[in-house]
Amino acid sequence: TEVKIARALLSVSDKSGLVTLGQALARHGVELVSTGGTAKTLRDAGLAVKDVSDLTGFPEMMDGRVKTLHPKVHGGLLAVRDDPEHAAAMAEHDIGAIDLVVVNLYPFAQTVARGAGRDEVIENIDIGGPSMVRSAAKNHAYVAIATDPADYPALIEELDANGGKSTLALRRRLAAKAFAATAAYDAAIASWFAFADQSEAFPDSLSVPLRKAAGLRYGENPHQSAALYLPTGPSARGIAQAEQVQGKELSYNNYNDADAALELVSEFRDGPPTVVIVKHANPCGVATGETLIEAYEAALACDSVSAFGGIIAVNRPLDGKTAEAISGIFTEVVAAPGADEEARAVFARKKNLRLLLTGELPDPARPGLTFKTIAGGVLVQSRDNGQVAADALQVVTKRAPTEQELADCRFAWTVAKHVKSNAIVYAKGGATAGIGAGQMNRLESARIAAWKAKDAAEKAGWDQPRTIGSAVASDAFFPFADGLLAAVEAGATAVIQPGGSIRDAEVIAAADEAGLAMVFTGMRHFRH
Ligand code: 93A
Repeated sequence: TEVKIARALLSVSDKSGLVTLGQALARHGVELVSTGGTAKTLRDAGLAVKDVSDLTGFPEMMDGRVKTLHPKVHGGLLAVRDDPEHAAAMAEHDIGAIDLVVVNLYPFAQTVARGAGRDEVIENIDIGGPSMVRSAAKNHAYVAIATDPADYPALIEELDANGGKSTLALRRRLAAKAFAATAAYDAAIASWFAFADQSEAFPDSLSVPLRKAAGLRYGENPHQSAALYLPTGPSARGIAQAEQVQGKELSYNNYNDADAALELVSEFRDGPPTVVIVKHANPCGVATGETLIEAYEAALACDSVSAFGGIIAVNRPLDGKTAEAISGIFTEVVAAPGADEEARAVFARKKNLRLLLTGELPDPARPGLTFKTIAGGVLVQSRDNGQVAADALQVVTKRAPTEQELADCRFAWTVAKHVKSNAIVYAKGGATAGIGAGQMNRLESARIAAWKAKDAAEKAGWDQPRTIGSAVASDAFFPFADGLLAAVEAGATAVIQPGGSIRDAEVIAAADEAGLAMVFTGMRHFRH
């Protein structure tokens, strides 16, 4: 059960500890065979190394995609040494036994983590490495496999203590570790496809490895149990990765609402200071401003009643003044890219307030999948990362929107994307004026939004609601003119909507009649 190590194959991406190991092997008279970069590191340290291409008789090719995938390698790894037929095959094909494999893999997870593009991520899926690892691990009766530099010292120790031989006990332990490593490696790749890549291919079978990250006190309601699961492998950044720096444990509803808030504020990641206030997964106030506190006050003014117990997300590091303003009413959660000392000190006085720091906001245009369970199944779709470019907007009315109207249209449209359907959003001057969400018909959403704007004006003591002179966005087309007329009644002067109804002509005529400017996006943003 002890095997004298005569030949070792080394091929590592992480070169730490490599030279020390190489020297130890050389000391025991082991022949070293290696791939490009690994061979170079060993040679630079003065060690004699044979290139794997000399062993195989093939050059490393296709940008290194094919370097060790060869029978001279895998035959040498997989042969059952005391099986006469295997021995005959080795002799016939001039295959030499390999007694030790030292391999660690292309840094797939690290490549994803540093935000590399799709092609680079794919290139970092190691194929030859895991093949060698699995061949060696399968044949651990003869072959030792080291996949982790942390195991080199134990290996060296054993060779030193044992006259250059490996023991079955060590080979077994290392084989188990090797299969765990390749399993985790493949799980990370599968997870990337599921969570980080726009997997429009939708594979025939989908297994998404998840780990329980937190037990939650209860679900949407106290009689429901709940937990948070995260992908075991790399995933896109989002609310699930945020760092909680203070406050009570997040509840199921907190996660859901904070996700809605962060996803919406991320749309403004390159924009001016922006604040989003969410209640029950819908925004109840969104505004931009010169400063964060200005944006917060404008967002709050949209619906200060609903904002009570709200979830807030901002697109700038929090400052003390804004934190002070937010602390003025009961707030459940605040999510921000960062928070300065002052802001932290302000929140520290609100023991229950949950402060989440997200770092750089996620890219709203990133690909990905969303999952929704239905009884007995799961609906999977690519996430709604659709964005309408300014030059894709089509003016359909006699009057074109003014610059200000167009800016308000685009702002309202972005907010409407994050409001449950049917969504109607009035906006003026970079702030929502009224939001109608989740109604079963569009007319009602338009009326509710206008009514809420009136209510807000009364509460704030304004002489008129901010829907006067506003732009209105509708997440899907107006099927009839009535919804649009409700917006006219509320004082909107510009409309943004997908278009595409069989009654578009009727709706456009009603807009022209009222002197509105209307643009079509050609894209719908249902959200249910
Ligand atoms: O591109 S591969 O999938 N094809 C191969 O044939 C192959 N052989 C070894 N990747 C392959 N490797 C990997 O190269 C190893 O797993 C290791 O991570 C890396 C070492 O390359 P180098 O020695 O050139 O630095």
